[in-house]
Amino acid sequence: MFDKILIANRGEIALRVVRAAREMGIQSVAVHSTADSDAMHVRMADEAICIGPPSSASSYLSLAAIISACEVTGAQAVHPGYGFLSENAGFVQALEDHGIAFIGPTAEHIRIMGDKITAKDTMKALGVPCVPGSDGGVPTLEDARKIGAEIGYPVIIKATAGGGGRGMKVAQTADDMEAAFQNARSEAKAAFGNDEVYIEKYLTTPRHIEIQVFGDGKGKAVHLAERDCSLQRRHQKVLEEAPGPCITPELRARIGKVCADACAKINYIGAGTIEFLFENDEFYFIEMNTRLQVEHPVTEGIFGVDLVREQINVAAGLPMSFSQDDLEINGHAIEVRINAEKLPNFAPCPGTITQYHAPGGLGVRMDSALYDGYRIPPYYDSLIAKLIVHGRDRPEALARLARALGELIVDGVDTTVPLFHALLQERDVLTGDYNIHWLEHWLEQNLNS
Ligand code: MV4
Repeated sequence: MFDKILIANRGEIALRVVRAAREMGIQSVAVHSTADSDAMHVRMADEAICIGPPSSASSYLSLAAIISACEVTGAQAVHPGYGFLSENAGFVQALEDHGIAFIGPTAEHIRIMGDKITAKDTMKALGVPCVPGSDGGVPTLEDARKIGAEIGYPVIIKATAGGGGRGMKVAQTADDMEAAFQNARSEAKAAFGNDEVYIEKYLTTPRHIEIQVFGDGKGKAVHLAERDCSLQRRHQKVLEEAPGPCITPELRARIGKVCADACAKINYIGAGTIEFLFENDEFYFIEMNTRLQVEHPVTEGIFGVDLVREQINVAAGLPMSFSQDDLEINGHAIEVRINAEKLPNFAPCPGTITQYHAPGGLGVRMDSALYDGYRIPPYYDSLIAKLIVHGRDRPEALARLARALGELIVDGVDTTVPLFHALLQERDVLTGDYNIHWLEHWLEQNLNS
């Protein structure tokens, strides 16, 4: 096992990794920009090292700065958290060249899943059900029209270098194809320097269901059920829950086995998420994320496992602590993302926290790096806390969420907390009757943003 690991991240996820490391008797090294000298992850880690100025590009995204920090502190492994360098194959390669372990998948798996066409080809070959569409890239408008006619409209045009919703265009009919195709290509070129696109049948009212997978890198892999993350605004998740309100044990077992078997076959190591659209009781693969996700605590809640501990174990060559048969769902968990943002437009709202009180009690987990007097810098993501509740069933989790939100005090900046109070009054949220468009519609009608 490692004696010391470095955490190439900030905020609540850096703290999350410090906590797992400490419980395992592993020393932790925080890295930080000059804007984060007073951050909680810096205070909580065993050591801290400044790696650059505020801009992410010259600090948290700097391969050279982070590898130097490993050399200086003697850290044997790096946990990337989410975002930043967590899905950067070049970073993993550079660490390997320096004899430093990466707590995550291989550079090859990151590369495969980062290219959305390769990801889909790979998953299809592994028996994972995919959205019907083009076989690989679509180079010309003529090809695009042919595919549109074949699979039928509406279709969606996606950038192969994209993901997370950037660079997507819908063509409702054949008449829309020319504009949608050209716009998708030029946006992809501008955003990713790669104008390759592919085409899929556009599913009109799916849910976003993602399967948590975990592998030991030696041919053993399990699934840890699903999360429903359909409540999103502009491709940002707002509330996540596990298990999915509309996933039966039979559906779960079937798709879970497909995902676990696929990961076993490629010797996948560590935590991963296989994203699906779910419509009319069918799963359609869209993307795989080769990292620990923001919403991983809801999965931890229903299974009682520590996913970061498991990541560190397998990265050190040790076995994971569970097999598929050990994994049983217990109750229901819900996470809400609390952002320093001003409603109704969700404008980032950095500033000083004048008063902070975290909720507690049975079934309440607050993952946050906030403290009284903390100054939220304007340079980074606006997520300041994740409130995760667990109950014996979904109604209990919802009641607990309302109760915990009522206890929470975050003063000095605007936050998205009022949004959650409002959502918990909505019948569709209480019954779980929503899809990927529900929140955008609701916001239009209720917040007029
Ligand atoms: C789709 C889709 C409908 N049909 N693909 C958006 C993010 C990216 N990961 C995939 N996305 C979508 N792909 C097909 N074939 C609709 C979306 C989509 C979406 C997906 C998940 C959660 C929220 C969403 C909001 C808008 C569109």
